[in-house]
Amino acid sequence: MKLNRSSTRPLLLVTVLMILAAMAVLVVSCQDNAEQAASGAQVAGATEDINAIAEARGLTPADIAAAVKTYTPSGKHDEYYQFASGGQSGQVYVIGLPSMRIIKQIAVFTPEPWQGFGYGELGTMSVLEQGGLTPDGSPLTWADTHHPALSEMDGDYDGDFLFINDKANARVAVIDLRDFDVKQIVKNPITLSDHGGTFVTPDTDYIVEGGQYAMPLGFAYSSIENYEEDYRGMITFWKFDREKGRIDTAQSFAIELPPYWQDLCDSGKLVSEGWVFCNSINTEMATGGVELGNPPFESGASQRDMDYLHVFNLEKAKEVYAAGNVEMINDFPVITLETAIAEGLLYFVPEPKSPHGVDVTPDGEFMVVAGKLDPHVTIFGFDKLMAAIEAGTSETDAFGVPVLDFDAVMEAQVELGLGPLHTQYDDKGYAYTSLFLDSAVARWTLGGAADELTEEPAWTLVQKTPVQYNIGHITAAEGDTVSPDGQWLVAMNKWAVDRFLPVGPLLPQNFQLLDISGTGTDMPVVYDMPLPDGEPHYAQIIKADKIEAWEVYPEIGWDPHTQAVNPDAPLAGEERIEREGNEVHVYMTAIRSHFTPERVEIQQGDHVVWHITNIERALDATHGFTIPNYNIHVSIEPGETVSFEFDALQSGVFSYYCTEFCSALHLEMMGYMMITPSE
Ligand code: RUQ
Ligand code: CUA
Repeated sequence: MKLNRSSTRPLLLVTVLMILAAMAVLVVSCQDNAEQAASGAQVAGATEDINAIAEARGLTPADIAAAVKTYTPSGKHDEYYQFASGGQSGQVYVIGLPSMRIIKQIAVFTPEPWQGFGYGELGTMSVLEQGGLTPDGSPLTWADTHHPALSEMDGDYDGDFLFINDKANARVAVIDLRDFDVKQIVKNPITLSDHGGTFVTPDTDYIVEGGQYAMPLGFAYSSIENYEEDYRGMITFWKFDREKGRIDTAQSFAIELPPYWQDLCDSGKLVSEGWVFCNSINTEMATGGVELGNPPFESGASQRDMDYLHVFNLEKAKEVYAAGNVEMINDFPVITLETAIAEGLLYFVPEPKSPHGVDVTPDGEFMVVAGKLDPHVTIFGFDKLMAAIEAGTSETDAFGVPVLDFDAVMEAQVELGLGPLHTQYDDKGYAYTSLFLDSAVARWTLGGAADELTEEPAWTLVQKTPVQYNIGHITAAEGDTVSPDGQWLVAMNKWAVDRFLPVGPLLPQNFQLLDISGTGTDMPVVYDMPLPDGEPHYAQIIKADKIEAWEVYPEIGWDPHTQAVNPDAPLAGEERIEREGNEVHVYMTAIRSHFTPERVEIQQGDHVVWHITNIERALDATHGFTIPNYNIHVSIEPGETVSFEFDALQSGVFSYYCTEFCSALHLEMMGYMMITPSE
């Protein structure tokens, strides 16, 4: 069919003008409505009688108070950012507090279609590839994110970077909080499983990644019958280069550990700065094999009354590493267990019954360990620990690691309830511990210097607020810093059960916001938020004004993966298509509402490298770009240049188009790629 162009063009123009005119009318009438509302004009059906509304909806005075504390009117920003791990989604969620509105999902270890993360864009593909390959050579794209850690300066969150681990593949990712974009993934070179990460040292010199399930270090095979001889745990200290915003793998090292399952870790702060603490489970060294008549893992690994809190002298470990007193495993420096013992880098302290979290208090004086199978939290004193190390011990574990005397190091035990897991802190001298089996958050008082802040006696349970249900981690505003804020605490509940409309057998997680600004028993739940994605583990909450996010990329042609202008960025007026043999380079720009060029003609079999710059400077003027059938999608934010490449294997006519509804003529923001058949 042949179209008569000369006659259709004016018609098209008239249609476009009519649409634009209609839209202008719409905008004006919207404004009219807004003005009416603002001037207090009665809108049909609405009432301002709060009591009548509350009665109609069955709300109690406590419900109304909760609503008033959390409701954040349109246009008003939240006070805090919460960065939550995305669990099995491999990503990170950014949530505003107190409104509990999800603001963003950051693609970290997993392709994310909207942001075009892992859909051809070269920068994102290279981040995914850095993160390791499957046995068949494709990037790993599944991850189990557990514990995000904000970068710190002097023990306070500084708002510059966020780190997070992937428990499933022992990886650590670095996110830059200027553009909320992942920049780097490092894969642990000696083991496959981590859990004690990520935790930062008080100036973010190191990012701690503790292991979990023991295995032969370096990925060798050894029969499980040789568990005690050949299987090992580890802790890795990743050196962070703040200037470059990257982990410096060449300055990083690990320490070999006995084949216990190291669990969560925390860094010392203030008085305990320079030390790192990790708890452990399965000091029984159970190896499973229920099918052979062995005890199953969960009971085999729970026989002993005590496991071991691992105490690391990081300052000394750095010296040992710097002196080259290491063994290379897969080209990665590892301080052997023997050296760690000989140099006094590692001590054990008995800790009760399958412990979970270890959380250092804001003043750095105490380490709080929750025993999953013990109704207490056990508090160890740092000064007592130092004294015990000073005094020395003749006790060792089976591998020769010195074991300090429990009673000499223990400061207090507080009985809280069933299944204590994780502890957070506030500004009033309280600690908060999640109780998994009780489905509650316990508030209790700290001793030491923090004792003066509360009216209640030290080391005492004050309140237990029920949560729904089976709480894992809790996170409090600035709760891991040397100066927590108090105010808000989020219970990260694993089960939602009856809290939301039914959605089939797979239910969301339930984040519950608790107002902890009061004292004593005043600690109500004020909001329920379903999280309809992977099951988060930990989260951190930072004061919003500490984050200085860019509004648009600083300069046109910006490459987010180098955080600098890309010298090859296509600029306005320089758009072109260059061919060298069968390699074709497309230099394209995007601005409302067109791509330049609008036609790209190539030949089947060409290798195509395509660059697009979004030359906009307006806030939120993002364009997307996709080529059908080639599984390519990129998001091009204002100022950004993206690149992708592909082999033009399939001939035909391909309409590429903008995928963000960027303007009234967004649908017209398209072009044709014509691939002429090679035969
Ligand atoms: S651990 S709650 Cu990584 Cu407690 Cu999940
Ligand atoms: Cu650009 Cu739609």
